[in-house]
Amino acid sequence: MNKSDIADVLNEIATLLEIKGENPFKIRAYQNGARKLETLEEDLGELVAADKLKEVAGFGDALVQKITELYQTGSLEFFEKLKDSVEPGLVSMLEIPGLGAKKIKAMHKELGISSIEELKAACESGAVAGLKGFGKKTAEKILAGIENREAYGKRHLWWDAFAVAKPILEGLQALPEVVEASHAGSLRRKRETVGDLDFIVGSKEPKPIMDWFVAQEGVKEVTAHGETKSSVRFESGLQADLRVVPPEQFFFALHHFTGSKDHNVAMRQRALARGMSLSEWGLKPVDDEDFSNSKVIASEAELFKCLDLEYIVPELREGAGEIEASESGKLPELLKPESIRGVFHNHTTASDGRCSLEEMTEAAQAKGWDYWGTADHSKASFQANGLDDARVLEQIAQVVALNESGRFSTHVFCGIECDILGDGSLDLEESTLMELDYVVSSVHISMTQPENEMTRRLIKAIEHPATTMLGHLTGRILLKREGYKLDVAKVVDAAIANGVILEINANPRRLDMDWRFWRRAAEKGLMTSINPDAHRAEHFDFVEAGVNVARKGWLGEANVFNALSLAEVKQAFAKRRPNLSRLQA
Ligand code: DGT
Ligand code: CA
Ligand code: CA
Ligand code: ZN
Repeated sequence: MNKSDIADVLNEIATLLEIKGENPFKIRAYQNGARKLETLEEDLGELVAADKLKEVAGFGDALVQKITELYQTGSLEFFEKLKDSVEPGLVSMLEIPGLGAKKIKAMHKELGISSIEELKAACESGAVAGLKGFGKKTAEKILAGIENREAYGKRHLWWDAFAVAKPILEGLQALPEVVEASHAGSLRRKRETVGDLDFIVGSKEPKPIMDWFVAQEGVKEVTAHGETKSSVRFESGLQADLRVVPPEQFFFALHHFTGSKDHNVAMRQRALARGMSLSEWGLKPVDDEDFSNSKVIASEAELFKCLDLEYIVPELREGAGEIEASESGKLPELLKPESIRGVFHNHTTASDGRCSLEEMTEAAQAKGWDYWGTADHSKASFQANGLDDARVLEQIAQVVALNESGRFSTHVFCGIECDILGDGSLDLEESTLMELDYVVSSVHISMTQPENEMTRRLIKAIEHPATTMLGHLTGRILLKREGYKLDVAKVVDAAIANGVILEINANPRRLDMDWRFWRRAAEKGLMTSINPDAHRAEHFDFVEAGVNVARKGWLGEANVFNALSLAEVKQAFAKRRPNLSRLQA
């Protein structure tokens, strides 16, 4: 640990002691110690080695021992024990702006408050306002702090964040002072959720750009407003950072702030191995003092080229082998959005969708798709008005009639999202399921089974002769609900063995199966279908989020079922259902 890390620990010790109501002199000793350490001019390592902390810096015995332990081992037993002795709820209250150890201790002692939930209730009931030294204003401030903490602490769906970012990016690009502008960070890498928005601009005149940025519509709070960096917060709690750099630094800064951290570390090491130093300011010989002799580049691609690499798209910059692949010319040809020729897994008014068969078909045609498929719920999902066997047969007749009518150039496939029951059997008769073009089998009920039971259940559904694809593998709802426990590798192997497709559920809240599993699964032979799980026509747009997942998972067109032509899809379906004459060419 270095000086400032150790000083942080000393300050934390002081805070914990204060919450516990310890002797004020002892508390002050730690605070003073921290300050002294931060301003210490001598080299800490040398003082520790020569045992001169007391002599030169004037620390007391207790502090000398603790600083030495922290310096040498990176941890401190006393500190760990102290942390354990304080209720965690009290420590988390420290994160609320304007709330220090003194107030926390007073509220704990007088009102028995030991969690943020209890604090919130006590502020609302007036109990906090009634405490000596607190008052109504203080209680209101604490309450606002709790609400901010909830909103600010949370991450945001990429989909929602991108909707906020798009007009900002367009606004920046339209400013006359802007030479180059881009988004960066996790937003540009298309992670499923983002912590904040990052923007990078190249310009010689940062001031008007910064002024525009902090004055945008929707800004609730300006948390920084400088010449090189500004930060704002929107109503939703989402924060956005803008950095303006001189135009010649733009692509270095863009690469740096796009990340990921792991990718950057590997890139810097690669530069060092070539005697170069890479940073947000440039790429220069290690021995150079500054960046005045930095390489001059006009794109990120040129930066990669300087390090003997092929261009790596932001989606792949996760430090997961992309540099090795680039070095050996083995980067995948990633799926492109325009390769998608239709979608499966969509709901209509027959179950819980908002649009009719015709409306959905019209929308699919407007997208330029060659085909789309229905997949309404089955009867076990009664809250979603799921279809029983008789209604499925009726819907098939409607779809066939619509196709025969010639009203639309987009072909409609007829499928179902069939519930996988608790024991792994399917919710409808096999004879009914075989009348459909395809079946998406999904779990919506009994989601709390133990891992081995859930795994067995999914494998059984995969082995069912009628199953074409498996829907939303884990059932996760991002930022809300963890997926159910299952052995992903086993389920993936079963899907491959049975020729079953595993969907990428493209609903921005699901994005399931997760991109982290796809590279390996596809190498083993797994196919995916990018399925919007549309409950209304506009949801067809979710395909974009699904394409992001596929790209982050290193998938190319060959791994994606709905990149096939209409004839190829029919042919694939016909293999399972040789008796369905409508699938024959
Ligand atoms: P997020 O915002 O949590 O979803 O993730 P990112 O990747 O957007 O991270 P952010 O906003 O903290 O920083 C943007 C990029 O800046 C990050 O991907 C890598 C780069 N970066 C360079 N140095 C640092 C550093 O010291 N700390 C962090 N956090 N990022 C750094
Ligand atoms: Ca970010
Ligand atoms: Ca950031
Ligand atoms: Zn579903």
